[in-house]
Amino acid sequence: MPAFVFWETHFSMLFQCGRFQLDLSSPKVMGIVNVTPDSFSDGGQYQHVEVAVAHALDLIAQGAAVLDIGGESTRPNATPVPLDEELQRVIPVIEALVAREIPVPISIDTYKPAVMRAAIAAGASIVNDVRGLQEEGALAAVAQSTAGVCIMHMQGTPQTMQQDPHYEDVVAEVTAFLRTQRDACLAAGVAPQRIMLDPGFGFGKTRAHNIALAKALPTLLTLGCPLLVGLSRKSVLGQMTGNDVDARLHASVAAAVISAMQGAHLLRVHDVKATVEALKVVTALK
Ligand code: 7PJ
Repeated sequence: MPAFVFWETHFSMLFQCGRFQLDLSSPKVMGIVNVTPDSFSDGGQYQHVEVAVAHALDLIAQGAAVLDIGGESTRPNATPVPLDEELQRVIPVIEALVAREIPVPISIDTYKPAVMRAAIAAGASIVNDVRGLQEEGALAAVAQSTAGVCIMHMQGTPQTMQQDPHYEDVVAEVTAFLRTQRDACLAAGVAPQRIMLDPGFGFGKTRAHNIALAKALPTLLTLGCPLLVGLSRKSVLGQMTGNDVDARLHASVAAAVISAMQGAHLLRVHDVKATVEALKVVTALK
């Protein structure tokens, strides 16, 4: 396996998601829109909708090809959010963005089938599931729609995942999980063009596990699906640089660039403008 696969995996990659076709023949950016209490000030009841919509529109202007909307933090030790609250957070934001006829697909970051269904009904085009469709009813929610899906690997739950992550062979185990869940999708009737995979950086992984997976993107590509990589501002970058979360821009851009050079198709990031510009250079120098 060469150190860098570069671009041969990128030709004519069209990801089907609802009414959108995402051209992944060059790497694209998924902009993160967190709709969680700590990501907006608590003014009026619907202020969070306005704040999130404004942020989403800004990310589109910065070049995001997809928006990823999440109402439940999955950071280590985050407390779970009840279903009703998650729905109240994300659905009005999706409805407002769909009403504006934004030109990019909306992804819903959730593992709850009820949120998937409501988000798709409201106009979301991608289900981004950090539990990889393991929840009862999640696979059916996706299969009974035309949405695209991102299957992510996580060991444990956000409450416990960073306590003592353990693998015999992290690359083999993550690959096997993604293959199993991909095959379950295919068996349920989800077209292969609708499936994207993600090793789940930081989700039940030590620094060494994250590094092993980052170096193994060419191996994960052998599953034949586009790859989503989420390293933006993550603690593994803090471990490498010594920087706090608000000072990880350069590390995040470096991680996005090297991931794209190894074949990642979609980079899930907070800093859209910087990442889009960096990826333009990667694409130009392919
Ligand atoms: C990821 C995600 C990721 C996918 C989060 C954070 C934690 N979804 N949702 N991949 N991370 N597919 O952004 O720090 O890596 S939330």
